[in-house]
Amino acid sequence: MTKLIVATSNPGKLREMQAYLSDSAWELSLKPAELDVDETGDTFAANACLKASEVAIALNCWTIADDSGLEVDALDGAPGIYSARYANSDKERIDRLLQELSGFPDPQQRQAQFVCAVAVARPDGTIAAAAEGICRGEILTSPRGIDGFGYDPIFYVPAKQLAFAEMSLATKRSISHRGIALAIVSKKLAQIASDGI
Ligand code: ITT
Repeated sequence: MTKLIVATSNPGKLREMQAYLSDSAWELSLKPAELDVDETGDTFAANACLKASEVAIALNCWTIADDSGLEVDALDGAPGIYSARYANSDKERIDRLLQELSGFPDPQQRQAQFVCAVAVARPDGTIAAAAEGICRGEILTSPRGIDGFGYDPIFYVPAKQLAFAEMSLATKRSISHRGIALAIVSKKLAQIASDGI
């Protein structure tokens, strides 16, 4: 089995990436905590490629990275690529977003989408696979559910009548931005493994 470094410092993302890639022909391994990459790109895709490439080169290993975030229609797509930098903790990020949307009580005014870009880099840093997934939903007026991470307690998916934080990992995977992006990338990873790396 060839090693695939998972380049994230976010435990919630890591849990999902491990679960979604667990049946792959790759041996997943977490990047060292001290290896951090500056997210200087101006799109999710650019930042995912940057994280995957830099970690791949530093460790001379195949690497997968995810850059993701929440785009709120009424805020012109904010916080977007700045979703992690919106405040200092998950609770503060949620509080800030609920505050920003306090003048928009109607669910129709609280439309939003999660976006996830995933990239896989070869040990030399070149990109071998990339994909993006989007999940539309609404921002709730108060948190619901105890599962998941990040903004999950305030992201409601009408088709499931559940917030992300109320869903099992399998249900979230079936509709989420990350589930969609990883479904595409894992096919490519299977192909790379079967071609002989
Ligand atoms: P790494 O860069 O180390 O992977 P990060 O948390 O800094 O971790 P991002 O820069 O991609 O990752 O920021 C993503 C932000 O969006 C962060 O605040 C997440 O909590 C949030 N987010 C992404 N996907 C999410 C999901 O499925 N559910 C809830 N919040 C999510």
